[in-house]
Amino acid sequence: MRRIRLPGVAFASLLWLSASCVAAGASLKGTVVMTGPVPPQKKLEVTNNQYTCGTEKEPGDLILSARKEVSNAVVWIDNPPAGAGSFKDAKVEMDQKACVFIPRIVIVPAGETMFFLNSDRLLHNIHATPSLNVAINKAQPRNRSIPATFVKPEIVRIGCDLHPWMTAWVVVAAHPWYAITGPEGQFAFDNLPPGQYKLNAWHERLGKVEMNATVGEQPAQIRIEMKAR
Ligand SMILES: [Cu+2]
Repeated sequence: MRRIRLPGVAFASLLWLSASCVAAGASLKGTVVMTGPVPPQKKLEVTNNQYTCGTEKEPGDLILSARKEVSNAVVWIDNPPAGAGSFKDAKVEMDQKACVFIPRIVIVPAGETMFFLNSDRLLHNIHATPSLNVAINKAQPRNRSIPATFVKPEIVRIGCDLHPWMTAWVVVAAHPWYAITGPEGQFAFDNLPPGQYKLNAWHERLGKVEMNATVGEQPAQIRIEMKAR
């Protein structure tokens, strides 16, 4: 009989947890979805270093679920709540493995230092081409960690000049209210004070959209649509 009772106890404590979260501040959850026909996606040809890189690569610039939910979109609050939220105290790293940047997109607080890594047995380079920050163009031998600090908020493209199919993005965040969507297009801002918020969503292929969201005492759920193009 004990085995039957245990799930009940777990369920009750989950309910209690969610009730206390709402009291501390509501949440804004959402999904980014692409509308329109799925554009054709061509594999990228690998022209050199095939022993490490393989012969072709997934483009990686538009990753959709079966329901056209969009991975790797950035969602941020344009008018963040004053005094609320804090950055996660985690080291931000972007690796290069089998000639692909992993992860493809990272968030780093403006002014904080992040690190580029190279796990491959060959030379890569880090070529950051920002608009507002100082550009970076450095050779990167295997296992070397290259620190990088971007001071001004913007989304910076990263490439490798030796392997032109390699692309990644660094989101230099002005404040903690930035999120990258998961495999089902999902994002969440927890403990967000009630209010009217302006959301921005950006995706490397789909561009940028803006949307308003109202957060009350109860969790809010929104859907952000981005048109195929
Ligand atoms: Cu490379």
